[in-house]
Amino acid sequence: MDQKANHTFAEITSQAKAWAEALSFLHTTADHIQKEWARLNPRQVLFIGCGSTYYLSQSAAALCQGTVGIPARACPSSELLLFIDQIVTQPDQTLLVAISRSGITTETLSAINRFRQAGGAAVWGITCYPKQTLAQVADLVLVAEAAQEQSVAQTRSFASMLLLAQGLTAIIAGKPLAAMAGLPDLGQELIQRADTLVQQWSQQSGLDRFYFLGSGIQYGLANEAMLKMKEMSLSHSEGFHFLEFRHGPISMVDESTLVIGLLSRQAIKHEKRVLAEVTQLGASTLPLAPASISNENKEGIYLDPALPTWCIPVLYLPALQLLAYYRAIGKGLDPDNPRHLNAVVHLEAADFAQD
Ligand code: F1P
Repeated sequence: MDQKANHTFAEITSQAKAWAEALSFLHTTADHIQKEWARLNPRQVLFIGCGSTYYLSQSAAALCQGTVGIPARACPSSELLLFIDQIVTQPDQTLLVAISRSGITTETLSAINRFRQAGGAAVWGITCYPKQTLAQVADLVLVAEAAQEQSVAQTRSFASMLLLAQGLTAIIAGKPLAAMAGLPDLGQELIQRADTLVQQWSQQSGLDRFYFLGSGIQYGLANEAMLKMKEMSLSHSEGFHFLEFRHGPISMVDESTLVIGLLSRQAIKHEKRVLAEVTQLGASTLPLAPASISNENKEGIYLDPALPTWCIPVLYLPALQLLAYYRAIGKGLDPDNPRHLNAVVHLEAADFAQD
């Protein structure tokens, strides 16, 4: 398949512009967010989404708890919908942040209804579509309109909504949004820098399993990269916390394995050891690191060493998206239209209405 004849490539490589627009949106809404947060003063934050946006929720919750300092967790929309008693203890003290590219996924909208019926304090939304249902039903909404997509698999939409989540937590935590100003340029530069390297990896013959390792904020991103690899390229892929990989999954490692490590600043020493161990067992490794580890003579993708930690998450994404994309192209698949998957999962909402 021709690289240029699909939407996915254009969406991945144009994302820096969408990030810049998401940043502008954050600037226009920062005061409103601050006021609403102060008024609500929630005890905890719950992030929900489905598929990609659930994985985005995992990273957003880790980021929120780490930067704002109040309990935050993530769950799939369907879990809140079907098991609310096992997810939330004090809905009236809880801010629900619902994330949905389309803004119309049935499970997410029905979970919002269930949360409201249970006396939930407030619902904020993160989406790409300002006129769709999520934006209408949320009490406050963050929109990445320029990140809308034709492709089924989320790429620039995911990154732009993650950027909104990063900005949201920064605003709440009183961190300066100005620290994010350089991200679009850095993203653009990373797309160019990573392109050849990930293309080479995607063409490596003999690889048939891909493990994405990430801890803390990076865990949700590792899961998203796993999903991209599955959706676009129909390849065996899994996401794990770094040190969890030793506790069983490592048995799967052989010469056909590529382990992609989303290294953190906080635990890089321990994470590098995991990569070294799997190399000994025959795996290839591809590190994505916030700082350079090039003195170890390793091939890898280095993000920006100068940025505050809360700014960095979005920078992991372009290379991971391109890896899945090029593998899809290499296998002759259409990355725009993953098998058995629609852009939106519609279910019968009435089935979920409370008895
Ligand atoms: C989420 C979703 C994902 C799926 C795919 C397409 O929709 O359906 O479940 O993995 O990436 O999008 P949304 O609620 O974010 O629009």
